[in-house]
Amino acid sequence: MAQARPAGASWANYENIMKLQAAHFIDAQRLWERHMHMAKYGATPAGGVDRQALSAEDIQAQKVLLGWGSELELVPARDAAGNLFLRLPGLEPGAAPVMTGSHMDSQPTGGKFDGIYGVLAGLEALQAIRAAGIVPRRSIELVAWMNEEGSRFAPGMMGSSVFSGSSTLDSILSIKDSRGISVQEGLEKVQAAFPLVPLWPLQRPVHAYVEAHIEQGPILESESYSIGVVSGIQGKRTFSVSLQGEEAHAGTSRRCDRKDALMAALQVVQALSALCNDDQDIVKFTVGRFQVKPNAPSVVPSLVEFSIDLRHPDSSVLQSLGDQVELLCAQNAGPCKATVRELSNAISLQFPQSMRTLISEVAQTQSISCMDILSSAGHDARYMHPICASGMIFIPCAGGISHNEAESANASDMANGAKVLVETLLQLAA
Ligand code: HGY
Ligand code: MN
Ligand code: MN
Repeated sequence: MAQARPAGASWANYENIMKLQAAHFIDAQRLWERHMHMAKYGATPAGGVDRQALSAEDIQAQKVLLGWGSELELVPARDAAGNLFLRLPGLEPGAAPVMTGSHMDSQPTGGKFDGIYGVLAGLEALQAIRAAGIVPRRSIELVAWMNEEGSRFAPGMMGSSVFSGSSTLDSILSIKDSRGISVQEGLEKVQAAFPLVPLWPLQRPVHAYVEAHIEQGPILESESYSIGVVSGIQGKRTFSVSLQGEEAHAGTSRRCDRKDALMAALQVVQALSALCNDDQDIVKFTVGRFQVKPNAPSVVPSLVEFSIDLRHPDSSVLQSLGDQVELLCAQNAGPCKATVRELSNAISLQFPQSMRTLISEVAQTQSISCMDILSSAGHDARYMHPICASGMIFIPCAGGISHNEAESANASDMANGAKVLVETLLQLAA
């Protein structure tokens, strides 16, 4: 509904005032309360969240999101990869939409804000657009990506990589969790939960994508900035390593005869850690999962399987370190057999300057302080970057703590992030 321009206001100034209308409808209390409500699904006794991809808790969270979306008359949809969409229709339904969102799945000892903040800030933005009575030219879609974390099904970012065509649907369906349940079986549970939500095709055209997320690091808080304009995402390679030995009696088998998979794994991890040890602490090398079989006190382990998460902002360093993993495993496996599988290999990326400039200008127009920042954490925006203009908006989190039940953020930072998000989306959808 167009309003007459007040006498005296210059058109540009008036347009800016009009455009800022949506940000005025961002409600910090509502945004906070929605986070606390979502945190019930997978709540852990220590105050964190364990909401695994395609789990009952994940499905409950999707049900709640669909409910909030229907109150706003957003059009719901899903795709074959388990992603969930809520669309605010634009004036030109045929135009490629602008997308915003993140993930609702969490790590086993996750917090109340990783991922879900990007989904709920996106919902808050759509609600503010509705409240301001603005109908954008392009539709704006909120997305909740399936399995960003990769903790139940590895690798992570499955939903966004399949949506964008970086990986195929077939390549994920047979991947199993630790209980032998496949992604396909998990997706069938979601299909059964939402039989009336229509399926939209994968690899649909998208005009632009903006993801809001907590920083998961200490910089914004320590430098006292409200917003991080994300310049890019550091590269990441993940591997699964197995050491195959032989079970033997802990009391009778001689060390010289043993094929002890655990001792071999310790040698291998030590060698990899030495390879990745740099004085500047830039290389990030993590062995997060370490499974021993048969895991019995009086049996020499016959099999050890462990994960490698390797990251570095310089793609050439990441490639050279990652390319040495297989040889190092073989050289340090002793009498055991080492098998190395690379699960993902993503180089560092830079978001387009145009997107970064837009986000900065929107923040400055609202007198919200912002700084450029590289993302050391991975995000679904990685897979949107090759198919459309993409960017990210960070907000501070307390002490930079994340992937930890103590993760926390504050309502005013969360609202500031949503205010910058909503105006950025409207500029992109104009
Ligand atoms: O691991 C990551 O960087 C992301 O938080 N899943
Ligand atoms: Mn995340
Ligand atoms: Mn995470």
